[in-house]
Amino acid sequence: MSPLTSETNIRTERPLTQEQIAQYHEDGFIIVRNFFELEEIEPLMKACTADPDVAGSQTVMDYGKNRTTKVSVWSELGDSYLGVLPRMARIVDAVEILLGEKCYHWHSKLVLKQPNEGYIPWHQGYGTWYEDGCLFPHLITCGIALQKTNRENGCLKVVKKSHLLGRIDNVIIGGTTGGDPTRVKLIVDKLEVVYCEMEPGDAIFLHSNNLHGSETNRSQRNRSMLYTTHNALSNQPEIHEGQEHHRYRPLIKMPDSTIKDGNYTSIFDTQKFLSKETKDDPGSGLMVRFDRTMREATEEEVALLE
Ligand SMILES: O=C(O)CCC(=O)C(=O)O
Repeated sequence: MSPLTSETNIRTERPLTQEQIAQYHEDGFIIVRNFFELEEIEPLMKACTADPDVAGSQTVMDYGKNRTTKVSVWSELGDSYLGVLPRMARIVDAVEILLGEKCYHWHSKLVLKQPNEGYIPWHQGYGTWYEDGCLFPHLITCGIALQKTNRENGCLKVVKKSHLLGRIDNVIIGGTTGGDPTRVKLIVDKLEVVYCEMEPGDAIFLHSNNLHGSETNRSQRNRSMLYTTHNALSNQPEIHEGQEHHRYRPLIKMPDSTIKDGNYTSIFDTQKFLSKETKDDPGSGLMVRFDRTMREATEEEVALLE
């Protein structure tokens, strides 16, 4: 068995190409078109349309000035659709070849943007994962478009080669955090910003130091993305208190055909989500962290990026 793969005989039938791997290391991200088929995405979209509150799991991230984004987060992987997808071979094998080592599931998120919602300031995943106790930025996020996404409905935007910058300080923006806007402005003026327009089923793999964000959905169409993040086995958080949801759990890999075979119990009815975070009850404090000692972004700084 290759030392780079999880201990299972299950292997993806859709491995990344050498060109894709090289491009990821050069740019800090790659978009893989048709990584999932429509047939695989549809059951999730049907459930989200029937229950846009995602079983009451959504945390509202408030960035001030009427800019909010709703997100559902989970880390336990059971037999629901949301529990099997992050274990599918095509994702796990891609992450492990990009990381160069075995991985385990960190957490996953569903971001459903309705019209006039969905602003997320520029930030790096590692901005908060550093604070969670990961010593290295050895985490990778796979973002899957569940609906057509373009500039009009607030597609993900990324800064090419920003994974080479190192970690940028976070500051408090509204009820949560984002990259220091003064620093971010210098970066986005110098490096290339890529708007990741994607069709349903397209996926993006992001380095954890990649600087990314997204703008408010200015269309009348919804925009939905699923993000699943895996951490390198050697990079388990060194801070344990409050990090139970990020501890190592064995990753039981599943075949590429899992969703097509209907090998899941429900879409999200049987999924355990991390508790909804509010100012009064921050739960695991994953998205909304009010206890920080970091400084607050000034009005002028926030305006820099508008
Ligand atoms: O879905 C988006 O627009 C951005 C999501 C994002 O940046 C994140 O979840 O870290």
